[in-house]
Amino acid sequence: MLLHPFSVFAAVMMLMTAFCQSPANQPTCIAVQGIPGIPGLPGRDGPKGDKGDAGPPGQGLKGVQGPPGKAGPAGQKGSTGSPGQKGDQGQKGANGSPGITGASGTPGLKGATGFAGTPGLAGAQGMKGAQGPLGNAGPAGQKGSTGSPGSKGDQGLKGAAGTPGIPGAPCDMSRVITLEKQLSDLQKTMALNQKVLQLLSKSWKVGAKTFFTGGTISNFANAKSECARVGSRLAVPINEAENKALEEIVKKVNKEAWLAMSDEKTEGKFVYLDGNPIKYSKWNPGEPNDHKHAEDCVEIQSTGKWNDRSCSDDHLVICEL
Ligand code: MAN
Ligand code: CA
Ligand code: CA
Repeated sequence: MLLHPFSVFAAVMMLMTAFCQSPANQPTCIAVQGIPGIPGLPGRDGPKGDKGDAGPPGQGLKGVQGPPGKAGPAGQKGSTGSPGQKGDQGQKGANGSPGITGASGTPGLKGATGFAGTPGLAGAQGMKGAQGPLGNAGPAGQKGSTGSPGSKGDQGLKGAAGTPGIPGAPCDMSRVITLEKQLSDLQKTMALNQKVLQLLSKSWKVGAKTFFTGGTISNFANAKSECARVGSRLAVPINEAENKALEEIVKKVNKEAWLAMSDEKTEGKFVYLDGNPIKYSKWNPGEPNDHKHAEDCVEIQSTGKWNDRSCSDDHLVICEL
């Protein structure tokens, strides 16, 4: 059984107190042979008491030494020691591997030109060669400049006298008036011809077709023969582009033009001049109406739209080739 060191200490103190007390409570200590102490256990850290007075030197037996206390906390790290002495020199290392070959250097400067050699000896003259073939004829020369004009010829002989003229008619006022009228008509015709000439100088090309007009105004029958007379035929549009070209001419001349078609043969059935039914049309709304049952021919107006008209009416003649 283990005894607590404090209880052992208390037992010793009690024994000592028992032997050292006197009736007058004066400490009269008698030396008593103490009993040997029981080996103490390692004590716990108690609170630190006040420092007691120094007791008299004890005479008890020295107790058995307790077990060593726990190791205290590690002390602070000591300061760095002074450097040691320099070691001996190591052995010589092995040779290193050879370095990489360097890039080639720039070529050297060109050497100076050598001295000219001494000229060789002249050879002997060769024999004359045979004559070559005849060369080609050269290009023709330029035309010479025009010669100066010849000298003027001699004057011709005087001609014979002419036959006498017819005696003039006596002045007639009514004839003067007639001539004036003829002159005025002639001027009008010339002005019209001028216009026609301008129109003739222009033709309208649409695809493979060419439209043209001489400015003639006539009925349908004459219109057809007018075109035939100049080796062409009366115009007729078979598509929008052609119709547009004819519309342009009508606008320019400001006169509706005939188209090469009619329903003369069968009322209401419009056919081309060769008798085939028409394939393209651009009628005005409400047309053809065969107005007064007398409209079998067709006109194109300045709007480009069509209307059936009496074939005896007069319209612009436009031909096509
Ligand atoms: C009106 C319409 C046409 C007709 C002409 C004839 O404009 O009735 O259809 O062709 O008159 O002058
Ligand atoms: Ca008709
Ligand atoms: Ca009509």
